Amino acid sequence: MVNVTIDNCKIQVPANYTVLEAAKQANIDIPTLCFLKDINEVGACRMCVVEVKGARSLQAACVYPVSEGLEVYTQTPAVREARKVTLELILSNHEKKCLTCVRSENCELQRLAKDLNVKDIRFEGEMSNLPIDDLSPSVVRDPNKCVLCRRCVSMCKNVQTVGAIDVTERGFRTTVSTAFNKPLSEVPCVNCGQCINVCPVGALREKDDIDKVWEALANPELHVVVQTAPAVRVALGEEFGMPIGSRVTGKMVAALSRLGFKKVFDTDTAADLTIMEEGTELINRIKNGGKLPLITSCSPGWIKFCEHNYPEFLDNLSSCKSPHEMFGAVLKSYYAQKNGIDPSKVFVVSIMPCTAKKFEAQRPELSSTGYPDVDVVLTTRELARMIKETGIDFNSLPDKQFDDPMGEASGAGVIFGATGGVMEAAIRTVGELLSGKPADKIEYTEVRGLDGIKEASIELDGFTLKAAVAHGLGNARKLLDKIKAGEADYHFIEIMACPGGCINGGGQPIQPSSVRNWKDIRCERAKAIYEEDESLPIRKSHENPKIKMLYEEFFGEPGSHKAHELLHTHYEK
Ligand code: HC1
Repeated sequence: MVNVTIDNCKIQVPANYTVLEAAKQANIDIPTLCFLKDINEVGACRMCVVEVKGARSLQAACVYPVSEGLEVYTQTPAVREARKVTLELILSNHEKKCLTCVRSENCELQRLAKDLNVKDIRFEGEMSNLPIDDLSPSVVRDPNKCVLCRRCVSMCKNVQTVGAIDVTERGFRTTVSTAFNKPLSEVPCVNCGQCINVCPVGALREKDDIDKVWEALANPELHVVVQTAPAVRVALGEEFGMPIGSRVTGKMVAALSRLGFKKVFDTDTAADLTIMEEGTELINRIKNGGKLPLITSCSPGWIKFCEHNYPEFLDNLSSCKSPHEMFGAVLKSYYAQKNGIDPSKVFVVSIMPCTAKKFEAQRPELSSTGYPDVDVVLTTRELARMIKETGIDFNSLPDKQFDDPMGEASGAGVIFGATGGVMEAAIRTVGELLSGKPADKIEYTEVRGLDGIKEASIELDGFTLKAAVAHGLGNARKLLDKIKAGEADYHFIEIMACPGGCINGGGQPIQPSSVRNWKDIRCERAKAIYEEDESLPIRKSHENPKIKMLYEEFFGEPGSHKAHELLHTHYEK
């Protein structure tokens, strides 16, 4: 610990703290813009400057280390003027169409202008007028709103190791762009949307597909149904002012019903179906000398990353479609047949925490009934906007249950939403399928948590399953490189593109850096996911009665010809 004085307040802080962290401990908020803990710690924007006794110039608090006896002043006239000038210069080249910006009221720049009491911009001058890149099905890039904070670059390059965007040019012409300024759809962007979640302003946003859904709902010819991913229910509440980690499953279902969907289904049911198919695939590959390790295939950002960067692992991918795609195929086959509905009239909307699902839904191979399995994907944020548009008072909605026949899911389906969840769900089922009897254990905490790569050896009926879990594509890269170097070998691997898994997907509510710098939002959302699992009467996929019914009435058995036709896919090198 070291003794420091901040604004005449004497405190003791750990020796590895920065001035920003020390000030927080003294309840002094220093404004920041580019800083994002563990992701972008570059001291570039100079919004957090402070006076340090003995230093020749103002210092960036986010990167300045504390030391014994350090004296810092955060609110001198020189500090206030420097921050205000910096902010006005950023605003002088910022497209200020705040009323219609998707980030209005959740914009860190807007907030700074208010907090720093900026009323005039003294330096209005030339403004950039650059084209908007909206060709990607997932991510829209508006360089006119970019503040050059570089958070998106750090996320894409350092965390995800994708490197689809970087800083180009110099001086006033500096922009964040792709190689040769190509559209995102033409570079190896994996559509994960993590860049959106860290953008402090509206320079990056998801492709808005809300109007397509309103149009479908207004079309009397269509039977419009909706399904919701596991991670949406533990994050949607944040859009309505609830604490991070609030569980709003019942309110979400009620809101969707009021929006006019004919049925509200649970993607978790299809997650159970995925476990039946993927678990069977794993057992078959182990017993019959198939390609190992088997690697999960439900994260479309990961699949695209694999296609671009590790094509040699494509044969390791599970042939299972992702749960919501499986669900779409079931709705346009089994459900349509059972209810006498023409499958061409069944319109499936998926509410996902993920922007890459928008891209996935457009993949031509995911249309095994002759129609796209899923017609439109909306993110959690888009759903919140739809609800707000209709004036539904979300917080006072009474809870509602998902609709049958595909509305019942096990806890195993719910935990898909957190890193390690697919692995744990699979273990719960595979062990019992192998032994034919109930296992003593239901929770496999060794695969939970936020370590970048988790490894576990799990005893399953006399067989030791060597498992690994990676979340975030940088960790996936490390894991795959280890396997390629012959330094590790596993039977089964779970990979999720987003750090933390779907709970932190690129379509989830955006928490500003003032929250993210001090709290790991992934922990709060994951906690809610595991609470939901514990609250459910059935916690294993193979015990879900709706899944048993589906096999009895339609698919026969896991891995059957019909299951392959509708629930599996293929990958091309
Ligand atoms: Fe996910 Fe999945 S868990 S991919 O993270 O396998 O998006 O939540 O819906 O499909 O079930 C996302 C979440 C989601 C699928 C499932």
